Amino acid sequence: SFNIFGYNSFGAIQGYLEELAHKFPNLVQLQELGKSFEGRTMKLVKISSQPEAGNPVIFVDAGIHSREWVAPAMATYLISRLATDSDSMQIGGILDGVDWYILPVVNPDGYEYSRSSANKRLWRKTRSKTTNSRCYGVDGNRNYGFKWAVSGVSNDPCHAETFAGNKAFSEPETRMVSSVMLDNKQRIKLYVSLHSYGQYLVYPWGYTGDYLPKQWKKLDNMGKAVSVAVQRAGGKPFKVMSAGKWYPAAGGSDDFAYGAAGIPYSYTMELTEGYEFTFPESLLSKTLPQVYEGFKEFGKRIKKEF
Ligand code: 0X9
Ligand code: ZN
Repeated sequence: SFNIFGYNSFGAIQGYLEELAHKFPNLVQLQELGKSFEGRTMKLVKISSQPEAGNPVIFVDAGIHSREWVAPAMATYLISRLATDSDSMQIGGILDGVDWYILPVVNPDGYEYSRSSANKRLWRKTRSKTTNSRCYGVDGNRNYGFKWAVSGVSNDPCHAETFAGNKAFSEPETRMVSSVMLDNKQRIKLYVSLHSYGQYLVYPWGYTGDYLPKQWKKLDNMGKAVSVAVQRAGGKPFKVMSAGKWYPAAGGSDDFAYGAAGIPYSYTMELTEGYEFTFPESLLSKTLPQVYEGFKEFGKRIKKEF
């Protein structure tokens, strides 16, 4: 059974999304993207009150790292609020003017694996298996094809959490996310990838701490405004900086969105408040609404600028 303030199975999340699409057919659409390595069907949630208007799109994904359960929980909560607030006209305009594309569980195989027993709880990678290794899984956030493997990665599939894969985009899951970006690159103005570790809101570059993008000040300003909005709602502020200044790691989805797809605003948002990878379920009802205020701020700013 599904609980919006709980950690749900992949199946329960999918069931909830189907229900929303059924309840709000003019607002919520599901687009099938393909199948994960183990064959789970990935569905992109599109929320739009003006589907013909060609509005700017905000693309949010979550759960590339399977153990970071708070990320799919936040993405699912975001979907639920956007759908229901819009229905009750409480949204304050962010749905007329902006479309939201949300993929709440990028790595469903790893997610289910990490839910399967206590000693699997901290599984991070996908669950793929390649012919030239007896070990499982690739770090999806090292697998994107922009500056692939130039920093912060491992080539050891067996003993490392940050194995980048045998080649860029070896994983069906990262290929699907990149297709969403490339197929919609004219319209997507903001990409946010949800993770869990250390309360950061970071922007490109992630592959290096030596340079910043030319437009870094815009990225920094929007990030700080979002942090303030979350803080105003009683939440913990984010540390806002470039990902590479935190620690350099290449092949992340944020760098690909910005550097390869040309999406002008791109972030990795780490939700954790000090609990690192295992955010307590009991705090979701407090934290998710606070972070939602940050997403409203993103929405307002994207609507205003584009
Ligand atoms: O290392 C990561 O993939 C992210 N942190 S986590 O603890 N959730 O694993 C940070 C990624 C930041 N972006 C890039 N380095 N490109
Ligand atoms: Zn992560």
